[in-house]
Amino acid sequence: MALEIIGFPRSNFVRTVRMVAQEKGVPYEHIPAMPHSDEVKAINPLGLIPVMRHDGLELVESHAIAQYIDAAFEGPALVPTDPREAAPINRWISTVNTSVDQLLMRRYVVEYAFHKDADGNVVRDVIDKSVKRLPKMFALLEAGVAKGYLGGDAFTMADCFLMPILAAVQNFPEGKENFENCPNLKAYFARVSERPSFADTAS
Ligand SMILES: N[C@@H](CCC(=O)N[C@@H](CS)C(=O)NCC(=O)O)C(=O)O
Repeated sequence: MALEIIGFPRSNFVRTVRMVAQEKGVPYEHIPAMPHSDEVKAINPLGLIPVMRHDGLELVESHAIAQYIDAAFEGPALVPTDPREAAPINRWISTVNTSVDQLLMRRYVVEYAFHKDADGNVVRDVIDKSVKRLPKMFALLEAGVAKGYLGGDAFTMADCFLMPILAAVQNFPEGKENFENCPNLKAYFARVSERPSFADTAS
C-alpha cells in the first residue's frame, strides 16, 4: 500500500514529513485532515498531526515518521550515517521540535492565527511575552545555519524541520523583523526555498 501522510497542509510538522518523503523520492498520498478529526484520532488518540499509514503500519510523531521514511525507503540518507556527523543534526532536530517549535509556532504564530477575543481581535498577552524572547531564538538559529545548512554544510532532515517554521514566522510582523536582522538565516532560507520539496509542499 502507498505511503499516506495525513494532516492539513499548513501544519509545520505535516510539511516537514512531506518534505522528507519528497527529498527521499518516495511517492505518497497526502490526505489533508484536520487535527482531532476522526481520521486522525483513529491513528493518534491525542488528535495531533501528522499521522502516517504505510503497508499496515500506523505511526504518529513527525520525527518518528521522518525517521521511518528515511530508513524504510531507497534514496539519499537524510541523516548522516557517521555518528559524529549525525550528532549535530539530531541535536538540531530535537531543538527545533521542542524549543523552536514551542516559541515560534505554538506561542507566536498559532497565537496570532487562532487565538482571538470575542470581537475577533488578536490576544496580545502570550504574543508579547514571546516577542521578548525572539531575538535570542533567532540568534541561536543564525549561528546554527552559519555553515550553510542547519548544523552543517549539507542539506539534511534538520532543514526539513526548520524550514516550515521559518516560512510561517515571517507572516507576522515581529517574526519578519527578527528574520530580516539575520543575514545567514535569510541566505539559508532563500537557498533551501529553491528545493522542489519546499516549493511543492506550500499547500
Ligand atoms: N510532537 C508532535 C507535535 C504535533 C503537533 O503539535 N501538531 C500540531 C499541528 S503543527 C497539531 O496537531 N495541533 C493541534 C492541537 O494542538 O490541538 C509531532 O512532532 O508530530
